[in-house]
Amino acid sequence: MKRSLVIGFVMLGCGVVASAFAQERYWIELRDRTVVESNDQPQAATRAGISERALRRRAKVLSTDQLIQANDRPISESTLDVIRSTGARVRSVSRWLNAVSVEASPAQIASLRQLPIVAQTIPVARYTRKQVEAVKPPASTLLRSSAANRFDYGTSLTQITNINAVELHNLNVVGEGVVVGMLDNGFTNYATHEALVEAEVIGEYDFVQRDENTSRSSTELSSQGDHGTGCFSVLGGYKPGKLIGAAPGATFMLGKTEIEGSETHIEEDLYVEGLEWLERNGADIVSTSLGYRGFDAITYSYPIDSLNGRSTIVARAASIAASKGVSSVLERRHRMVNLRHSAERVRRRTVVSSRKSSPRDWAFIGLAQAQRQAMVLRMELLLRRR
Ligand SMILES: [Ca+2]
Ligand SMILES: [Ca+2]
Repeated sequence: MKRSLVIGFVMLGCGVVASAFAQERYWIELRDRTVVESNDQPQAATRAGISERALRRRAKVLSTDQLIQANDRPISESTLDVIRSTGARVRSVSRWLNAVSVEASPAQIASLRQLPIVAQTIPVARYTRKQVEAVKPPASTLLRSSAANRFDYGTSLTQITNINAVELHNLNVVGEGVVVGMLDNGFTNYATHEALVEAEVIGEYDFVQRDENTSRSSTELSSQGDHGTGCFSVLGGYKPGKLIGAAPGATFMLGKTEIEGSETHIEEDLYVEGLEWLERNGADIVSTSLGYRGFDAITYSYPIDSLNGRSTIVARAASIAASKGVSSVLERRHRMVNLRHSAERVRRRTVVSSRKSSPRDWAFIGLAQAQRQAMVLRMELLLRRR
């Protein structure tokens, strides 16, 4: 699985080794777009597809004449056509970063650099990750449910107790009114799963296959969608006596951005696309159990100072999401941001990463990361109730 969605958009000077003739990956950064004037805000919102709910959330952090910004302007088809005319293959597009991810040959990149619309071309480094095995907790560590609580948690009582959410649930704080966006490797069969059939899902999109079904398809590995469904259950699960999630009353949006069986940079590109999609459709919180930090065979290793919350496209996108009022919740081990940056962001309630927990605390097989997210989600829910 993707315990490691790599944060890889490595900036210039990172020592990428490229074959002289192979198709290589680049981000094509475009020249600045014009600002959105205050009197053009409503029309610009419509053109950019920003939902009413997203506008209401943005209004919590932005002035009314700044709700739509230059980075909301979609990159036009005519711009993409110009890029394609060089022979480069467009892989994904980010309006926030004003950039297009392409596969291109050296000659095509040379042509792209000549285009007046292009500000710069940035090569992307490559590496693969190391598998991390899930650890099953000993049964003796699991707590037993009690009739004194609002919910009958079954064995999920341990994970909910660990994050101290039982008390919140007993106060009827269950995530109601909060839209939680999730980005993962898919959400196989969530609509019929006994623990998730009650969950309210208002949108799903498969950015890998470009369709609206985030379940595993017949062409994908058997594990595709497992991790996402598991994480979803930790947040939104509701099966009394078996599993109660941290936020069973929340509303969910599900994005599939992660590909099983390979760890390539297209996944972080898709992550950025997914984050933009969640934001403009009104998500309040985006929960992610993805990171890009482990490798099988290291062909490139990030210098620690590149994990500063500014250099990678995923971190940059999370910062833009924060500027629009979306809190990104992720597990710290994935190092989307480094610790110092995380601490700063926690204070600003923007990008939040969670504390480490011991494997013996795990109550749901292989879902420690999600458990930690749930802990932070609980904190977010508390803050939003104030
Ligand atoms: Ca699909
Ligand atoms: Ca992958």
